[in-house]
Amino acid sequence: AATNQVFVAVIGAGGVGKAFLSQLRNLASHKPSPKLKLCYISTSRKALYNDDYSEVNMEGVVEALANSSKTPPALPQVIDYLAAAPAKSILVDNTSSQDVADQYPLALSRGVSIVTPNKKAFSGSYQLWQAIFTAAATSGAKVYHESSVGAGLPVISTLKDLVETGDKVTKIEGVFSGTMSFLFNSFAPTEGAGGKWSDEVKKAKNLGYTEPDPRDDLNGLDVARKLTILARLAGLAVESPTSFPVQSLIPKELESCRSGDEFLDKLPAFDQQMEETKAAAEKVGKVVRFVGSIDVAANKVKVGLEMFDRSHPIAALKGSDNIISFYTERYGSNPLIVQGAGAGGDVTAMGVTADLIKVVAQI
Ligand code: NHO
Repeated sequence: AATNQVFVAVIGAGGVGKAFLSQLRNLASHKPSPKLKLCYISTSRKALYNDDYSEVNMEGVVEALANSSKTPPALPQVIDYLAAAPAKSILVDNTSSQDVADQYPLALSRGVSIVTPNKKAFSGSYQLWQAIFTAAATSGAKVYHESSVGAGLPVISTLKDLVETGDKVTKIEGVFSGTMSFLFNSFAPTEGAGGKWSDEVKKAKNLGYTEPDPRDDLNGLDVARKLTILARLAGLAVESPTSFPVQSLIPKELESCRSGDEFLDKLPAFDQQMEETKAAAEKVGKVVRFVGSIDVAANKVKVGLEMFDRSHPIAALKGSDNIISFYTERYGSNPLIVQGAGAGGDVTAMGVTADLIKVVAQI
């Protein structure tokens, strides 16, 4: 077997996938050894690969994929193909698919490493979480998912370093959603009046921060998933992202809307609810923000609206930035803080590519 090469398979070529492919092309051209060979790429409808593992050209790969006549094989077949490759292989999952996430234990047990921004595997059932890390520990294959929290920001690697070096993490809190950050920074700014809630939601969607259906951000589940991942890494056996209190910002009356567009059309009629929340905070000289927190000692996780002094770092965030504070024994009363862009294709892909580099160095 040739040891001076590593095979890379990519599932998903959307906003993050496309940005990742361009970073991979750049990396491969600067990294002669081991040689990174793209051997498989697919979306939900198309696939591109060669049975003899000869390289898929990274130049123009997105167009070539769109024109391919091959449909994606079933995932266990893709895993068979990678496990039988003439060198080590890494599967990069750039989808948000639960079906793909469910296959990680199989891939890892067959020696195929995983790199992904997909939150589903790590924030779903605790049983899947255990199956993934047991499979990796047994086979020696690696699994990295930095971009599943805070896009490319070093959130997961920082938490792992704290835990593995024997620090005691007592609390993690912050703003974990690029969409929620943007919404509250512009709806309830520390200076000036701010826009109408429904207008800001539309803006966030047009800027590409929200999920295709903005309700997936507004219901708090995206943040709940990220907190589930961090809580588990901090040692809490959180059962699922719905096993702790999560505040939804979707008005009751709009929960049954059939589409994201219908929801956006009807949202202006409910602006008064958010105005009242904002006014209540202003009355006591504060602003309202959507935050998450993990109290490790008390084994408590929660997600929802809270009020902050205008001078608080959480109140003073800009744009779609995330901020994550780690309170630990070593850091005392001044937390270790990670802050910066927490959404968008390029920064999310950066976390994926950096993970790939780490895996390549270890396999
Ligand atoms: P897209 O653009 O929908 O692309 C998905 C691709 O996967 C498509 O090519 C589709 O064909 C393919 N696909 C889906 N199911 C498949 C299947 N079963 N088999 C094969 N292919 C399949 O999604 P994105 O935006 O590129 O996202 C990709 C992944 O990155 C998702 O898991 C997403 O959650 C994750 N991610 C994205 C972002 C972001 O900014 N776009 C972030 C983190 C992780 O930090 C970011 C974040 O949390 C954003 C969040 N909305 C916020 O904070 O406001």
